[in-house]
Amino acid sequence: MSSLIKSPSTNTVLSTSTNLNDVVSNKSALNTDLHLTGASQSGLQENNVSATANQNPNPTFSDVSNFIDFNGDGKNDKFWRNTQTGENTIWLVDNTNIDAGSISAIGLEWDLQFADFNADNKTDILWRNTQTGENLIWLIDGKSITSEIALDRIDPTWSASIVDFNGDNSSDIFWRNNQTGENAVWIIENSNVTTAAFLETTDISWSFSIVDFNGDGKSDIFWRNQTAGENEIWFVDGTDTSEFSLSDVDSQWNYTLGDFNGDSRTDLLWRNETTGENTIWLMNGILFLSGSLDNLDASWKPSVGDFNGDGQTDIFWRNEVTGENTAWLMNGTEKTTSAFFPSNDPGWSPSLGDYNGDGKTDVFWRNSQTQQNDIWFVDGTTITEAQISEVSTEWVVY
Ligand SMILES: [Ca+2]
Ligand SMILES: [Ca+2]
Ligand SMILES: [Ca+2]
Ligand SMILES: [Ca+2]
Repeated sequence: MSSLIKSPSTNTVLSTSTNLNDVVSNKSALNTDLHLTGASQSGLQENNVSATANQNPNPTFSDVSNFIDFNGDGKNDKFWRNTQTGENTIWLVDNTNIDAGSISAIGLEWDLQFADFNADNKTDILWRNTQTGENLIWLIDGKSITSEIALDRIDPTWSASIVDFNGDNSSDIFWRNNQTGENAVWIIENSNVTTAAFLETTDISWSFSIVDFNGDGKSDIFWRNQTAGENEIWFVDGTDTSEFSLSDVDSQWNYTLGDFNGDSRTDLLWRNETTGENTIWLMNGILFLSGSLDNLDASWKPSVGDFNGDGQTDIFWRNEVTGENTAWLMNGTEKTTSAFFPSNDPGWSPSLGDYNGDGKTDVFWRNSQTQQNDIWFVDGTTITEAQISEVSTEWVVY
């Protein structure tokens, strides 16, 4: 039941440039000067890949651009940034043991995203200067920056998203111009931009998420026009896109991404922010199987993990008003179990990861008012709680 019918509207590509010194000029009216060229330096070291992949059977959870792992031991790590000074600290996490190390500071005008630019299964960082448009890669191994690589400057009207469009496990960058709606891609190999291309322009009323609806290991782009309720998917292969419309979903509904049946294809959890209704779309290309779940009122916010380690994404629900927590263990569109977790003060914010490497997602809690940190090690519906070091409130955690 393969579903990839070629769309008549398929097309792409302004130009691809494999010559690192080429500059492909944009034809747009604004002439945004998108220099699509390669890295200006590359001090890449030999890969010593001794990484132990995360035990979870689903590739989502071993994707180190999605779940931070600076030393590739299969245990998720934390990155701290001081919102006053621009200082940065890495925590290598192993159960309740924290191996902390500070790395270079970088000014507060720089935004960061996590990626893996050399396919060593260790998280790297893309820094983007929101004022100047400069771009910088930090290749990271453990608590060390092994290489700092300046990429070309791209006007700040463009935003960068981490993708893997050619499926080589090395991150690429999807560029979107927030004023013109133009889109472009940089294919990156070993921290060098090897190919650059413009994609079709999409009106700025459309927002997007990075997905993989057909499970080919190459990132796709799910587009949603929240106001109109329209949805579209671009299947991407390198710099080629195939574009399809999906069913409309009313503007009251927002979505969260997961893989609820564990087939390595991204699925959608739709949530009606007004009525509290929840519906899952299990995706298979452009086809989907839809199933409704119980209602939960609007004060509950979903996030995703895999609490029993079966490869099927589960839903972590936090009530941001009452501080109640629960998890739904999922099997496709069926909720198999509800876990009743303890409540905690609404001042605590969760971030999900696997901090002991057992393939089961845990919950890292940060209380930015009291500076406390806490980890819940989760095994299905059971929690073991551990307090860890406090960090003062001007630090934010990733
Ligand atoms: Ca780690
Ligand atoms: Ca799926
Ligand atoms: Ca699960
Ligand atoms: Ca775990």
